[in-house]
Amino acid sequence: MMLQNIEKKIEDFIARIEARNPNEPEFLQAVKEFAHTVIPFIASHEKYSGKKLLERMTEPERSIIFRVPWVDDQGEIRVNRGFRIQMNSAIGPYKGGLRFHPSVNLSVLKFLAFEQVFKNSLTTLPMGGGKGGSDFDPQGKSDMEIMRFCQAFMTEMCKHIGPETDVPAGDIGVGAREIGYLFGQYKKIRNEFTGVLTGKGLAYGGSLIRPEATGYGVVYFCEQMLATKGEKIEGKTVTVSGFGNVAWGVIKKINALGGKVLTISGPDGYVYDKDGISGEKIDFLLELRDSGNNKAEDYVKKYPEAEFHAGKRPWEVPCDIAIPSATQNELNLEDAQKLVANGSICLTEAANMPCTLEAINHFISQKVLFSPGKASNAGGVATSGLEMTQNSIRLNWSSEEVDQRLHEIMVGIHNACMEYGKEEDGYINYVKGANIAGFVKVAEAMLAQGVV
Ligand code: 2IT
Repeated sequence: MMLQNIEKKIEDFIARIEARNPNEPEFLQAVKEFAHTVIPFIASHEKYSGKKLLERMTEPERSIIFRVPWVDDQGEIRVNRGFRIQMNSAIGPYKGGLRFHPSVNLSVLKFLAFEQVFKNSLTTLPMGGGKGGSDFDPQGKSDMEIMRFCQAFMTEMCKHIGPETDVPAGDIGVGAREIGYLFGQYKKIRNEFTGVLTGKGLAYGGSLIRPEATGYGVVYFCEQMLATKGEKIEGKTVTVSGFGNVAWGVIKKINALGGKVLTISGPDGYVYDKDGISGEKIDFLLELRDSGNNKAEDYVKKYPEAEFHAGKRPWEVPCDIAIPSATQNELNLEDAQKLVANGSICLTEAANMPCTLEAINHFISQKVLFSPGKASNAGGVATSGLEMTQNSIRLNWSSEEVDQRLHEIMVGIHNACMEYGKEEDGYINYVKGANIAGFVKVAEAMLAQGVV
């Protein structure tokens, strides 16, 4: 009876969200994953019941959509769409990255902003959640085109952000170069030098370890998960997807801890390197990323002993640990079934929502160690939070200091997941743990601040 009631509550809630946000499949997917674990928790905790907390959390505080006109190298006028979703500011200024990719739309950014709220809460740092970006495609653009686009984007966005209001950072398609151009334009228009963006260069307020932080944090989290089974990374085989900033950090740290990385991937297919992606091959990933070509196949041109599998994903390669590090919905049920059948013991999400709901449910039903991105990839935004702290106190910490704090934060997130996610048979449901732990802090702050 009780259980049926809860199922009905979840169904009704999802139906309302669906009706209210038509044509937003990614946003709906993120909300569904959250609702299934958090609604039962709310129902059994009176202080959170009847306050419309989930209804409030799924409605952005503000969605800003704007025209971004710019001129390309041929003198043609181009028009892109810019967005900033200010999702929740209950625990701090909006914080979250900017994504420049042709797939960017309202649904994608709302899913990312929603995830960001709870991810940021899990870090324990005072950051609300937001996300933004544009459908602009950086592929094949010249450096000057990138600069002009970033300037045009910031000309509008600077009216809506600020170090105490909303602090953007990078995401897919937005790295150190773009952050530099965005920062320059903000400074020029507002005539103030502040920590309004994170992921800045070291010469103008950036933090050491920020480039590595997402990947390092993922691997620190993975280590904690393995430790619950008496396992460690040393000697394990790992499949990774993507070859961007996150994959690079993951691969560096896996190597440092004695693991062997077998794959990377791009939109064109995946690379299998039986000798392991290590040493100078890791540095080559940076070149590959900066080439603007976006082809994983270029790795095989440089290292011909590796194999390239066109149009395929790396999840068919047997491995102990899989770390999807590319983008949303890059690992489906069939991939999950292959990984489990091949004996994988751990899936650590490094990208945002790389696994479909069906894939997640398969890992959990098979009692495989599974961590959702909002827990395991929180090291990136956590280190952004540390960059904000350093900007505020006008000091720069050493790599060791930042790395140590990052490590402590990841261990803290793992503990929070255990606290709320441990099931009766001892299995740790990290999805449940991360969602509830992330929810509690935001809910407390919202309840304290009244209906605003
Ligand atoms: O998904 C993410 O957490 C990010 N892209 C980083 C956000 C940030 O503000 O550093």
